[in-house]
Amino acid sequence: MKKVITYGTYDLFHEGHYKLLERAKALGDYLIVGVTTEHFDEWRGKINVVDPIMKRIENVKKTGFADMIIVEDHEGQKIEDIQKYGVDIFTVGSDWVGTFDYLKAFCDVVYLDRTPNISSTMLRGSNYKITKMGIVGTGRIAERFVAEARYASGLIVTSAYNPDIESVNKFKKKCSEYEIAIETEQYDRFLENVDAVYIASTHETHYDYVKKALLAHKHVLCEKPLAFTKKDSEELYDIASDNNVVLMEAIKAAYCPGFQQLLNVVQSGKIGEICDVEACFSRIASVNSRERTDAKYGGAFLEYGGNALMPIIKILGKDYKSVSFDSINNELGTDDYTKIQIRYENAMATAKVGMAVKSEGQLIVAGTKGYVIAQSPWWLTEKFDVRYEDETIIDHYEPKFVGDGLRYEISEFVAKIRGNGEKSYKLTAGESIAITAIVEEFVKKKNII
Ligand code: C2G
Repeated sequence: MKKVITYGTYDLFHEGHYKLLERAKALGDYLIVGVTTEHFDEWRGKINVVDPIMKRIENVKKTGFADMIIVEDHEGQKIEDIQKYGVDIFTVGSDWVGTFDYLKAFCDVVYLDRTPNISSTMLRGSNYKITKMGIVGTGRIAERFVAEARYASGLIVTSAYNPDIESVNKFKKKCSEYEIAIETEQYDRFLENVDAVYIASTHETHYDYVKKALLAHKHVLCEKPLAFTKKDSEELYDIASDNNVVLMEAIKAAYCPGFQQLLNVVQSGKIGEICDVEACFSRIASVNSRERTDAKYGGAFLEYGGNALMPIIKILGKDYKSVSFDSINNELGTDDYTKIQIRYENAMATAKVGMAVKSEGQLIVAGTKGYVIAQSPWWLTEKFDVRYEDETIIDHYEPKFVGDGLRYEISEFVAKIRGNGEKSYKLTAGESIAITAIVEEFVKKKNII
């Protein structure tokens, strides 16, 4: 009996998939089809899959060509499967020509002609409207956003808004390869031509821009801090919900697959009861940067606080008992370095942020049975360990991470707009509001609002 194996995501099952499976089956007597898990697809950079795995498996089953369906969840599995099931032929579409030649050491490799003019990507585009995105603010993060948005399908950056002509000109030069319309005068006019906005302007402008956009029924992805007070933050989420649009705070680590895996490990009970979380985020900002020159809204906390507070709120929750701050301030009166202590009923946490002080950017979660350590830069979460009293035992994790992390946040935003991530757990409104409540304590102390 000749055994054939083939693999795929089979998202939004279409004619191309059907014809591939039909011809794969005809190559032998028994067809094994491997359907990828979402995790594996994320790992290989496919982050926009729409159908859940059960639906994708069901669709393959319905064709009647598969004698056996298996799940593909890790790199290197193809070799394992070929040996495990005694496979004679590996086959896949011609879009992969050459990629799987290494399997020739184990079985025959056949590339079948791909069906032209049909793909899941095309269907994703036609089933769902492509979101036209406008960027508010044209600084460093806006440039990175434009570059990363290319990797999240379903969204296209069409315009940018900034009344600061000098900044706009720099942005235009840096992003000259993209077709981005520029608006420097009227925010309302800019909003008219987009479906969603990414707010990447200076901190103190976030609330107004977000509110106006939400009231104009636009989806909003807003850089941190979303607002300066808990009340404002709550109001914004309420407006979003009343207007049936998405509001998401752009704390990118929350959306990274590695960080999600770290949370799963922490919550699995592997390290026992959680007693302490320590998170540090520091970057020596250039002397001319906004964070170092703005005497009112500059400083390490407002710039990076959200990043370091996010894992604490995610792991220990929103109901802390007290929060206190200690800063080293500069001559402008803004903080070069701030330590935040948070006390919970049965746990404690420390966040450290620096813009003119450099420290180790690690995340440590201490429990009664062991601890998790994500080495610097923990916010990209490319690797982490679980360690125990017995130092010879270390569980090492190396989740996949591509780009600079923004694409995961963007792809979550698109998923939410389409309704797939409606009940998202990655960073809930409640958690974002809890982070703003801590921001509020800080700004009140500094008397800047
Ligand atoms: N296919 C095709 N014609 C199309 C589209 C897809 O023949 N118009 C084929 C692909 O070449 C692949 C199969 O259908 O053999 C499934 O395609 P996808 O769901 O896009 O999966 P893919 O990302 O190609 O995964 O480990 C996974 C495999 O490497 C392939």
